[in-house]
Amino acid sequence: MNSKVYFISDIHLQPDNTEEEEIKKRYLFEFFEKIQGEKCTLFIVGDLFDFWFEYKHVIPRHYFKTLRYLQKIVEAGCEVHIIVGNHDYWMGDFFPDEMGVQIHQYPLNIEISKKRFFITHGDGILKEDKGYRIMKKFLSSKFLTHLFGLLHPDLAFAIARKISSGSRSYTSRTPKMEMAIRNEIIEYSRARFKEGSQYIIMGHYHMPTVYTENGNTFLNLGDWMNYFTFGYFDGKELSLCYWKQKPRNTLL
Ligand SMILES: [Mn+2]
Repeated sequence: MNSKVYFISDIHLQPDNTEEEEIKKRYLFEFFEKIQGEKCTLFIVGDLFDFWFEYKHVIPRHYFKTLRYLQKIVEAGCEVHIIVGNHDYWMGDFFPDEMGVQIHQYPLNIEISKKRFFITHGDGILKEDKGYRIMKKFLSSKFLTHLFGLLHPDLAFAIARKISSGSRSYTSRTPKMEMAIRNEIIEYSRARFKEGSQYIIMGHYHMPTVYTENGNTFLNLGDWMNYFTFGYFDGKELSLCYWKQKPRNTLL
């Protein structure tokens, strides 16, 4: 493992060319260009794509540039890991076989520079996620995945787009709800600290957060939709960084 380690999550790349999407991609590709010269390790902690499906013969064209950047990073000598998110958990052997990117379907317990990291996308951990946990089991069944794979990709992506835009619950959260969620994910992290993890890295909640307790740190990575945030570990310290200036209207 390289000593410089970067973490990003929740980029939610979409298959269109809106101004918002163009800005997001510009920032993301600038970030990729910067890190590829650093012989680093990059962890993508879920939801790089707003939807990903792996076909036997087809690669979704609108993700081509992003895939090319990832491949360039790998070719430059960096290690790239993807922990799947709830929007892109249908990732398979395309990534390791064709791109040299390692895929993790489950949270990762890993040692980096003698520190114990727990890295998870973070979906399904809230008390209110009970129904979601059942649905996830159903959606990830082999049978359903196989059926979905038989749809024409244009149709499959159109369906996924509809479902995904309907499930964007974090855009309608009140400050009170945000506070409750933040408290719950911090509680979750404290339980992981008790198990011996020193650093917890999580995405999914789109809430840039740093919480430290007895020298252990929990990071929520924020996102690349509003915050353009990333985690950075230099071998000694873990920090939450903003690729662009911190937005003025944020209290976080
Ligand atoms: Mn997510």
